[in-house]
Amino acid sequence: MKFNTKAIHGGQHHDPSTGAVMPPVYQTSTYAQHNPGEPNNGYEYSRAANPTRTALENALASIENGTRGLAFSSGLAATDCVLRGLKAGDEVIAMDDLYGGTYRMFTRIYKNSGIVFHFVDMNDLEKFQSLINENTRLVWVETPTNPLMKLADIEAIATITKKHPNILFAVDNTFATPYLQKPLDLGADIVMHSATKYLGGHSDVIAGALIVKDEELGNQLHFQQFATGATLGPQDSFLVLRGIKTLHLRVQRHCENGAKVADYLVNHPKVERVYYPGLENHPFHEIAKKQMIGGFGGMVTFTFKSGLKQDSIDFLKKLKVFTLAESLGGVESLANHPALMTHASIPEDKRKEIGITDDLVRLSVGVEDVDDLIEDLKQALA
Ligand code: P1T
Repeated sequence: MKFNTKAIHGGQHHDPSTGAVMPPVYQTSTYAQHNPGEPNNGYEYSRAANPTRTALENALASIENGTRGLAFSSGLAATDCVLRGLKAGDEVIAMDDLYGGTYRMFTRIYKNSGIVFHFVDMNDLEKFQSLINENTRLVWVETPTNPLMKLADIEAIATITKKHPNILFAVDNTFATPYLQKPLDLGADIVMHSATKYLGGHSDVIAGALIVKDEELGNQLHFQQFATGATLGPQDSFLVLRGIKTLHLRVQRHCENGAKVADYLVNHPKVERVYYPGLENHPFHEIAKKQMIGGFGGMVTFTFKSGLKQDSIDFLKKLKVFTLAESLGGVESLANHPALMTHASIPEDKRKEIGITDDLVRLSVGVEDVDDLIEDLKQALA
């Protein structure tokens, strides 16, 4: 099955009792049993499994070319599920540019439990390899990264991690979506999503996902999820599943609009630098062409020639079609100030070191008419 068909039908069955084309929202916590300890059709309690969540999890597995999907109450809950498999003394090598909340979890929750984190630019493969030792258990990569749109070569990293059977390689695929990039096919062990973003697609749900190919790893992660409990409820599972059915259409338009907005900003006299993997002068454009098939996404980040924080704030306050808000990946265009909003939890010196400057603005380019979006940017930059 091709991707566009999988987005609609992958892992889906009509409801066996009524033929309903969409799975009902099984708003139930528990399931009647005929004999004690012998659940009907595998369902006993909705923390373990719920049919609406199962439908979503099967869709997730299908679109990422995995065998097992797991749906969580948030993207961070999905990340947390992976980290819970580690113990004191274990080491993690992570990309040096990550969503602020992921960085906060690593450095303020798991570091306190004795897990050691190394943050590195994964494009420096020699440096990355030099950090691997007998305690390394996990490699965590976002690509493209939030908010600097850095890329990491998934295949090259997987070639290295596969030489170490104790290391799991996880890719946060939130920005690219499986429409553009399939980390499991490129050798990653785990794909993670903030399904709040493009998978849900309508800014109406907080959700997370993990997808794997390996059955045993899927069982281990499901055990962690079941034993700790951050599962996605049936109503929210339904919303994400509905979102996935138009993922291919939406991401196509996000890519078209994102590319046009990036081109507009590149030529604007007040703009210093535009971070968009589709631009030929983007430092990781070649990797983007290799592993993001079909487009470069709808996320565009830029800075001001003046370098002034005030200029970025004035710009954000003048926007009319773009909404000043956290989050991304919905049909509507959003604008965000990473240093003051989504990445404020990263210490200032660390932010500066990796390039999240005070004049940096991140746009989630939606699927409105691109002429209106550009007109809005024009008036806000004027
Ligand atoms: O918000 P939540 O669903 O828990 O997902 C966390 C998360 C994980 N990974 C990436 C790449 C993300 O962008 C996020 C959430 N990001 C935002 C809310 C934001 O505005 O960047």
